[in-house]
This record gives sequence, C-alpha cells and structure tokens, in this order.
Amino acid sequence: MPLVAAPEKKAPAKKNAAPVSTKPLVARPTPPLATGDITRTQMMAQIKKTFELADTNHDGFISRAEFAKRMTVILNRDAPPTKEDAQRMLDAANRAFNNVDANHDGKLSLSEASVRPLKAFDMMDTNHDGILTAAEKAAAHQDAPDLPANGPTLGQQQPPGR
Ligand SMILES: [Ca+2]
Ligand SMILES: [Ca+2]
Repeated sequence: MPLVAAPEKKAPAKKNAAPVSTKPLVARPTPPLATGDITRTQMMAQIKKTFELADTNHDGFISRAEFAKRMTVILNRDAPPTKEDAQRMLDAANRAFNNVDANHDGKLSLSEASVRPLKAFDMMDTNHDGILTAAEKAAAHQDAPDLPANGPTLGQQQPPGR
C-alpha cells in the first residue's frame, strides 16, 4: 500500500466527492454530503436566508413586528389560529424576540439572529467537524427533545411554558 498522506478530515472526504468546482458555492449547496447532513456554512446560509425572509422591508434588521409576522407564518402553516392562539403566539414571539435581541435595541441583526442557531449547531455537532450529520441531529434530539427535529432555525423556540 503506497504511503500517501491521508488528507486531514477538515473537508468531507467521502467517496464520490464531487470534483472541486471553481464556481462560487452559492448555487449548489450540497455536493458530497450525505442526505440529512448539513455543514456549518450551510447552516449560516440558511440562517441568512431565513433572516432575509423575515426582514420584509430589507433594512438589514428584523423588527419586532417583522419577527412576530414571520413566526406567525411559521406557526400557522397548518391551520389558522384561534384568537387565543394568536395571542399566545404573539406572546411567544415577543419572548423569543427579547431573547435574541442581545443588545436590546428593539431590532435583530443577522449576527444576533445567528447566535442561538449556531450555538445549537455546535452543540449538536458532537465531533466538531463542522458537519451536522443526521445521526448527530437525531442524538441531540434524543438528549433534548425540545430541539427542533430538522435543525435549529430562526424563530423556532420552545413552546411557552405551561
Ligand atoms: Ca439588536
Ligand atoms: Ca459532525
């Protein structure tokens, strides 16, 4: 067997790795990862995308109203809420907003919005290779059932305590 230095495992060196493209990695986010795997970079891109979706007036910040609106959209996907539900959601949204608004200026910057999801990512990425595998996600989900099953995303918070 020839002694070839094994590549450091910083890059996902899986078999069938796609040839390295010189094109920017924007258009195609997932070359060699297994299904369900997500890199930290992808996570950040996902956060940014969610952030921009919520930032409806595109001023680079998420206002309280924008945040509440976004959360309501997420939570209402299945059915329109009752009036009571709507109020609960608004309360939850406000609490979540306050948690995320680290400098308490009443608006969320992208970096504020990134802190929690990235922290969650790092916690779940137990071998710290910058890739959250489906297995790591599943394990984290078992340890902490309140984590969203499909990975942390902006605006997903624990349900209000009961
Ligand atoms: Ca802020
Ligand atoms: Ca990992």
